[in-house]
Amino acid sequence: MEQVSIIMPVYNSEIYLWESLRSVLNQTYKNIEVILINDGSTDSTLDIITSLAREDKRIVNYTTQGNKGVAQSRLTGLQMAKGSYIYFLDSDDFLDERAIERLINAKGNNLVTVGKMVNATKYEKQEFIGNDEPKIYRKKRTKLFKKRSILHALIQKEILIDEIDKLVVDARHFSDLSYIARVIEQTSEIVYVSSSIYYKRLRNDPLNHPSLMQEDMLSKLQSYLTMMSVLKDRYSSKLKVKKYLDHQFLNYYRKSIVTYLKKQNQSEEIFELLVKISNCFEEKALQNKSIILKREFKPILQNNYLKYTKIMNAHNTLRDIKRAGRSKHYLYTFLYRNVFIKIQMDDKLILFESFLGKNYSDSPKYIYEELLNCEADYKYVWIFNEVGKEISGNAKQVKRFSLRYYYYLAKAKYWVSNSRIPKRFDKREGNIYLQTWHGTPLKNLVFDMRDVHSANPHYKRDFYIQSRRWDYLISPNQYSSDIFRRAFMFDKKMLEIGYPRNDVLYKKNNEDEINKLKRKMQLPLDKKVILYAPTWRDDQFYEAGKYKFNLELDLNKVRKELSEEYVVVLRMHYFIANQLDLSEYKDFAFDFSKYDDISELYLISDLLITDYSSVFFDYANLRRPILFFTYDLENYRDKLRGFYINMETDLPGPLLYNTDGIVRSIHSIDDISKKFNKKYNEFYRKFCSWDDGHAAEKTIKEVFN
Ligand code: C2G
Repeated sequence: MEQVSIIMPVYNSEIYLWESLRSVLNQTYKNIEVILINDGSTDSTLDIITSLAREDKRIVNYTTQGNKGVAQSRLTGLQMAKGSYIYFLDSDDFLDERAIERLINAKGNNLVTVGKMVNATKYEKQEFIGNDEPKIYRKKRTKLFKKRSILHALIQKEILIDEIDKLVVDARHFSDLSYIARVIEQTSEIVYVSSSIYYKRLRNDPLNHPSLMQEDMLSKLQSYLTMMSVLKDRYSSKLKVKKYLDHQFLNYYRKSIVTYLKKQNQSEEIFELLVKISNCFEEKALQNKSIILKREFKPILQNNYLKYTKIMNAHNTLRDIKRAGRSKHYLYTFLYRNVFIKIQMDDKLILFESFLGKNYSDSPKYIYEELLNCEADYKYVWIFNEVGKEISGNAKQVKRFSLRYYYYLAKAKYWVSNSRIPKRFDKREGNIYLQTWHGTPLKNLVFDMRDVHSANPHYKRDFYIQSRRWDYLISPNQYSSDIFRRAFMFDKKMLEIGYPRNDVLYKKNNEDEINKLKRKMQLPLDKKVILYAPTWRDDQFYEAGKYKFNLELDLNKVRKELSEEYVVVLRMHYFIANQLDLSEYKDFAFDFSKYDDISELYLISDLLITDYSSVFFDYANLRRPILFFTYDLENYRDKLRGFYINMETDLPGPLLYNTDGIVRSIHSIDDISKKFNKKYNEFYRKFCSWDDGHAAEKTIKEVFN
């Protein structure tokens, strides 16, 4: 049995290291040594390594003085390796348990055997199985390194050792290229086995914890230049390697640099680097490439920045037009960016959107109604998924994602929204964006979240881009202000005034108004109302934005025990896409998931059941009883989100884990209220004391004066 040395450079990897190492130590192929090069970590990485090394003698660990970079760490690992084969692993990634065994089985007499790299999000979905049948690559072996990565390959140690140049070791990025070049040079055939799976994790916070490849383009290009010049020189007589490097460079240029330059509005510094890199690049490589690429490279090779800028501008427009032809979505985005935001902005136009166009509700609704109320000199547009809603005033109703939506987003000086507006809507100069947000946070928000389990793995990056456009953010209490500043990385004006959406809880909390609402909702006046309003689960979805909800509340039991005195109003979160079938519970349970405004549901209810939804912070303004149906507390708190407050000690009502508990508590609701009286008061003081029924007026004074 040949020994395999798995080399892992580790730098501040406490979040991922357990999972990564567990996947290595559990390999079915046992003859491994795991060389961990702790590259000057400042978090608890070293403790994790030390404690695991105590338990498993296959771990060899080494700590560098200061942070030396991946290339140096890999080289140190190589020099320490005792195995005859090398396998590199990044400390945030992990392996299928048979990854190494399958490579060993497939390798035969070959020097290099390559497995498959799969995006880690696919691991949970178990979408990938692969094939045990080895495939031999000869002429096309460079294709196995299209992603510029030496990971997921089993390599005979002899061919790597002593090959690392000082310059390569100093380069922060792309040191993989030097190993790949060596592998291509030393082999005439490479084996590929797709069932040996390496799971690559996408770092979810490129702003605070970027992976190397998420670092800025300028430093990456500098590394690229260093690497290219060394390798070009070293392999000047090796045709296959040279071809691979040129091809890589063109691909990198096309896929990353062009996009970057477009966003940056060009950059002379990057251009200079491109000129330098192309000096070690064979013009021949352009032969079969597109006319666009050839035209862009001409001024690079001639070192003519002005000409390059001109050509790039023209090409970018061409690329946009070509893209616009692909779908309505691209066409409208093109029109937004190139036509609509060039039309004069309307300083008197305010655009409102609530919960991604789902309804007429929340703080945007109450700010709008207050503007109507004080007859402010503005025109209004409301964005809805379905237009033709009954709303106050005469705002234009515009369908979300229609051409008019793109037009009005460009035309309106003011945007008022309680959630996010898609990335593609660049903020135009003079635009004022009031972000009302939609709740006091219980569950960790954005940059306080450790892992992202939701459908969009780029959630943090996207959120960052979208929230840079906010000018004002409404905060309901000091606790939220502190969290918002940090978790949204928000540094503009915080309006610390309470929630406009809660004004109504002070203005209409009387029997007349409540009965009026109940009649409108066709609810019986002689029954008390239980409102059940749970939140969504990040890991239960059909696709991005469409989440599933399984009703764990046993309505049969609730009806049997409580229907004399109560009816139940069910209200699903706006992300939930599946419909509840309540046909069996006619006259007892009512689905109000599509009802516009949850504040009105608060008003008509006598008690609230929720879970981890922010609804309870608002509901507490009414000082009515709240029960927490937290049947999945551990999973939600410990795996999905993490909380800012201690659910076990700080809530104004009991945690309940099954329907029996709920029913029992409702039977003795007065006792529960008494028992929680003190906690309720404390809770109210901390979270509700800014709400006084006038938040909308205060917002208008600040933003639309
Ligand atoms: N909501 C609703 N119906 C539900 C749950 C929520 O109408 N069944 C509305 C409430 O206005 C609530 C808001 O959506 O305050 C946010 O819902 P949360 O369940 O708290 O979840 P989320 O949308 O993830 O927002 O800072 C708040 C957090 O961001 C939570």
